[in-house]
Amino acid sequence: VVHIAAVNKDRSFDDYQRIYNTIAEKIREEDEYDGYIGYGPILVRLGWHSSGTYDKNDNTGGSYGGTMRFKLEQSDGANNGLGNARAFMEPILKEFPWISHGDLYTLGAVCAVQELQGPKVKWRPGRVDMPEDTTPKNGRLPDAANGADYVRNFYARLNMNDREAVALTGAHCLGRTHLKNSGFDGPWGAASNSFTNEFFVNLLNEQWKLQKNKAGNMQYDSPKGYMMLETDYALVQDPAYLKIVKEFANNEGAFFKEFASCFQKLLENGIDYPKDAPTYVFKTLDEQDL
Ligand code: DDH
Repeated sequence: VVHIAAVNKDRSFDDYQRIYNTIAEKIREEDEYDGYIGYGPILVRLGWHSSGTYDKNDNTGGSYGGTMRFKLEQSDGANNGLGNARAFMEPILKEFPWISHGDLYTLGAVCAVQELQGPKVKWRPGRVDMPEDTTPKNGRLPDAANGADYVRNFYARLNMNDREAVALTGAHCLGRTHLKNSGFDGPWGAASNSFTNEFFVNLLNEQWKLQKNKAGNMQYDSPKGYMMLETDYALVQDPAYLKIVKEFANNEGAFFKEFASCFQKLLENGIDYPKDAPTYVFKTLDEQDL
């Protein structure tokens, strides 16, 4: 399968920055969502889950076709709770009907990372809505009840190496797990609506205890009320991963740099960009004095 980015010559950087601003302002206004965490984290998760179905072996899945708009993909258990993020995007799609679902969902994730004080993530337009029969089968997103070998294999399918896998998981500085969505409970840290290296600091510094939660699933809990999934904790159990966790805990700049590049790669997996395709770096609302 080949997916070539369609460059829309009628649209310029300003058109996409306008969409960015509309999403950013809505995140700012609807700040009471999920106990005042706001919509940022779940928009990051929507962009990631739209992209995380990618399989490098046959180039299927990924963000290109916008198949997250179909019931089949939405009904994957791993996508429980993402209805809130899609509902958030509904009025944006009405206001800007010319943008594809894949472009909107990935742009929303980039916007959320940047507005929550994360790194600038380069973004390129050109995803095209594809028909329902191109929707990947359920089961391609990761299962948290696993260790390092599973994590390494999973990220290999997304064409990600150890350093990229660790950096991507650092997105768990944002938001929280919800019993009703995933059967896990609690946040990874305190600053659940700002993008930092806190996930790595907490992995190394908290006193973790593996226990069964109210839903009967195993998770690591700390006295401060933080949690880690088994796949998160695998990053300190595996020596190669641990080295990278230590680096990112000690050097937030190194984490930001790696995250910016592998998050762009994740969102673009499976897409061929023509040479004349533009690359955009959006301004935050702050930078525009908005
Ligand atoms: Fe994640 N994630 N994720 N995650 N994720 C959950 C929430 C959030 C796994 C499982 C879960 C990434 C990798 C993995 C975010 C971003 C990213 C939840 C809880 C589970 C479970 C959902 C709920 O109950 O509402 C597993 C397993 C992996 C893995 O690496 C193997 C990656 C790569 C990202 C990314 O964005 C790059 C974010 C943000 C959330 C918080 C959502 C929210 O509503 O808050």
